[in-house]
Amino acid sequence: MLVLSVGKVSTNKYEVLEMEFSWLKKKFILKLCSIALLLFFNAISSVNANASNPTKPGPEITNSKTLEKIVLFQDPDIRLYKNFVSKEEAEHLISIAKSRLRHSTVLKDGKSVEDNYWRTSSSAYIYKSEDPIVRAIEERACKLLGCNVAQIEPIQVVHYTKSQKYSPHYDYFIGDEIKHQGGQRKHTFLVYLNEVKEEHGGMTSFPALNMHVQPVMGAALYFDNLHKNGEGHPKTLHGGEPIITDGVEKWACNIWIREKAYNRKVVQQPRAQGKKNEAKKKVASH
Ligand SMILES: O=C(O)CCC(=O)C(=O)O
Repeated sequence: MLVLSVGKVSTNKYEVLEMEFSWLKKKFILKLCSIALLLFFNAISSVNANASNPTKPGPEITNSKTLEKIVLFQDPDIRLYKNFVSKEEAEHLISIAKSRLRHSTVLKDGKSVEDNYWRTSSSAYIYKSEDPIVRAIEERACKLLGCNVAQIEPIQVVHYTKSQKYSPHYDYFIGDEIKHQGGQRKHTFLVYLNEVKEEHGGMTSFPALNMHVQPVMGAALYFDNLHKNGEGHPKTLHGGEPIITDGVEKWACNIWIREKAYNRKVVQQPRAQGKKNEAKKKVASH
């Protein structure tokens, strides 16, 4: 039985029912008002929260994986960027390169020549901005390194099988021969297109720094080839160690960045005739 505290006791049954009904009505209206107020204040506070905490930009994402920078050496500046390209992009570059592979060359007296002492791998060129995937990779490298796509040489894919290697060399030019085409090679960006496990060899070695980098798919090894005064940095001496296991391959690609715009077009060389060059004692770039 509902007990009404209205200060009067009613003896009439209908009066009591009417009072009970009007009390329930009031209670219902009060409840509705309090729900409406609650909703109103909730809405206001969520608007305020969004205004004082706008969406912050997250870390840079390349193809769904987060780019991770690891500083390997200060002088020369050497860094490793993990997840620079995705597996699909790496496979795309490999598939373009496969039909274009030729014996790799080194640069001697201004000419590209085969040399089975220094460099026994194969290479292939990708045309500048050849397709949207290539363009995206070029642009990504430039965004990261603060250069212009015009400064990039056509990407060079390199391929090693068992016992193939590239002996320690410099990427910057020692003579004056090539400098007029875009100036010196300022930066090297070597992108690993597959993984090579330690027990199979294939590391990039820096003998002057006693440092080795094991290829990890999608990672890019960056180094600054020049001192601040524009002179070549001799501690950037580096090479590709031989693969030591049958059936194991190494795929990578060089993105070289010049001081100025580089416009020279790639000319795909005909396949080599198998003539072996003699060992030479000069450290070469290519
Ligand atoms: O294969 C490597 O790890 C190094 C390649 C290299 O030095 C080059 O192609 O200039």
